[in-house]
Amino acid sequence: TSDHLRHLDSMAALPSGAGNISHLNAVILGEALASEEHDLVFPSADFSRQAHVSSPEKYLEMYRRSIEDPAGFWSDIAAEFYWKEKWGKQVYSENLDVRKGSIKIEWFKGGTTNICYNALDRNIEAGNGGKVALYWEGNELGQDGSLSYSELLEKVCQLANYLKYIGVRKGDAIVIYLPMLMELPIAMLACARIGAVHSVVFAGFSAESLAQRIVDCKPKAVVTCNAVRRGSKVINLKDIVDAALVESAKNGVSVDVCLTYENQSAMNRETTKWQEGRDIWWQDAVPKHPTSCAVEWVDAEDPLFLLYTSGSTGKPKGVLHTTGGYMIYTATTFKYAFDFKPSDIYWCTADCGWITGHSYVTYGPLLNGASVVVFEGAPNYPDPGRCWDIVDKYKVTIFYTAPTLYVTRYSRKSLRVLGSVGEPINPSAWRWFFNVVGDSRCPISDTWWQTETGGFMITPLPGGWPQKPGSATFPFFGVQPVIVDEKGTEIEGECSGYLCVKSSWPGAFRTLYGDQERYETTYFKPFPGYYFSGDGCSRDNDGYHWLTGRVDDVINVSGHRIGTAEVESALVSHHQCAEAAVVGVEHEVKGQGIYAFVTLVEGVPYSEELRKSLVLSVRNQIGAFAAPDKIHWAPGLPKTRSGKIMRRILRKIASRQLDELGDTSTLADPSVVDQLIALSDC
Ligand code: 6R9
Repeated sequence: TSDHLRHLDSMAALPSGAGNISHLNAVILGEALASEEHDLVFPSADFSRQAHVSSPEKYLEMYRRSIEDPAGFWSDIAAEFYWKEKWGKQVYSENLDVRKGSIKIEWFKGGTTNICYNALDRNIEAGNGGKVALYWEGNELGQDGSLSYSELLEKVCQLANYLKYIGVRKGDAIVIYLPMLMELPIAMLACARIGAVHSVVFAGFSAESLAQRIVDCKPKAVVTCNAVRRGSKVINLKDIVDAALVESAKNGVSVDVCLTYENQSAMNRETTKWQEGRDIWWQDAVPKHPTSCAVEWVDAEDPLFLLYTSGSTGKPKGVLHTTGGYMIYTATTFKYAFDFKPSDIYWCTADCGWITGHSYVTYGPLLNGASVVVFEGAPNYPDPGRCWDIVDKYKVTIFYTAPTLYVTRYSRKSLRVLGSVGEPINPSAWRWFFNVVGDSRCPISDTWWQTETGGFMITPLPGGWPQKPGSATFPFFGVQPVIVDEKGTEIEGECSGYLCVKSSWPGAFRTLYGDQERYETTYFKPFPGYYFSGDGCSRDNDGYHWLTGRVDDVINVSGHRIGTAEVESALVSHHQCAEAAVVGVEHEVKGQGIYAFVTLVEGVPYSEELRKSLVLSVRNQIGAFAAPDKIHWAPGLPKTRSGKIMRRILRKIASRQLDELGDTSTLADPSVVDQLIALSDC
């Protein structure tokens, strides 16, 4: 605690005057100022004046309380939500130290609540039933819709009743494989209402990947749609689900119900392949059910959802989040990091298939009673100006996106706050986002967090601190980030190392589904006493945090998290591929690109045709978003004498940093390096 607070205290005494709001205002004279010199970007006085957190002092005061008295801090916030029964005497209990036994995190245990009730009924009871909850913008221009809070609740209840009717009970899993239709958040909320555990699978995943997830969580039903238009393409999702269900059945998991939404703008029911008995049209079945549905009150620690994410081994991890802590955490982070006000129109470009869509399309915003734009299409269809058309059309005030999203040209008048997520944003991209998109007027919340953390961990609070382009700044309330060296020793002051977190926060994941051991091994054993994020981070003299990217074998392509091991196993499943090693390389558009070295089965010649079929193999096994950008034919791979592939060398070859190859003498066969370099342009 104290180290971190010391940092912040010294920060409050910054020479720039950041610690003194009147001084700060005097410095900036009400103007936002991007100063190249000290690299500090101050919020405008107008912005700060109206912000929830209006000064560094205010942040410090709240932050200090959140660390010194987490129970008091979080229970005061939790009390603003509806609880059927209040939590027990202990607000939270935790063990993050593997040396002291099993890892355990609990918040608000004994309290009973329902996140769907808090997101919908609670807002309606407060008089906001007529307010728009969801604006929906389709793939095609002019295709749109909206639902008020009351209308959304009715839709959610009908589906919840249908799910109960087919026998879904509290604790049962439901797999949702839908594109960004309003039916996606509807399905999530319907599960939450009846205590079922949703597992949304991003609709860009292949049949294989979907099957793997179905086999792991054994759902009572799969919810999907027949097809979707994305850009100029039509994707037949139902075919993918059919194939996945065949595959899961082979692995002993059969699913009785496949509820299918007829997405008429993409495909009619007449042309959709159908399995009588198992497949049910949403439009035929769901609207018959009542528009109100009693809430299933669940314990704060009952599971809310599973979301599979990539790690450094081939098998995806089922990240499990529970109800109460996640609810309080997503709502609070949303409110403060975006300085949310009821008059805001909020758009997050993430898909609900990823954590950003869970926490900041569905739960966080709706818990705050926000009006949320849900966009089905692609950001560059029909042209690269689409995002700005949407911002103008809905008068979006808070725009949250990934740095690699294709954004062009204009600033937009309605915008007030910008958000960035998914990968480090470099200072020049930051300035561009700030100056061009935000017209030098909108603070940027560069939010660092992960599927595992449930919500924002390190993020600016707009209006609070001055920003530094490219820095995620300071921890959110209740979060104690620490930077450790290889030995797991905390390092202080200006430093760089592995980013860990000391002590729990309400939104933390509670386990990996069915694999507590992997949970502990991956996240808590590397640096005993801490949660290890897998990211590298440095901290500057002023205490600002700078994320430097993954330090494990996970790569980040356009904000999509992909394990190199998953891509490798997809490649070697190709009958002509003997071995594969995948690394991330810098990519102008996607942030990171996927670069694959492949060794072929003896006697097989490398050809363009083979390259294509290797790429196809990854598309089929994982999904199009994981397709390698480059296949590099490798007759041999650089290995140590004990047979370990030296990825460090492969990374250098992939990024053409040939003068930085380092020591290759420990390789079993150093000549493979020259051979690989010679084959670079094949
Ligand atoms: C929310 C999300 C998590 C990984 C994380 C890190 C990277 C996310 C970032 C960022 C730098 C940011 N990441 N936000 N890196 N600055 N603002 O993306 O979750 O898909 O689990 O990915 O993304 O490497 O470890 P997830």
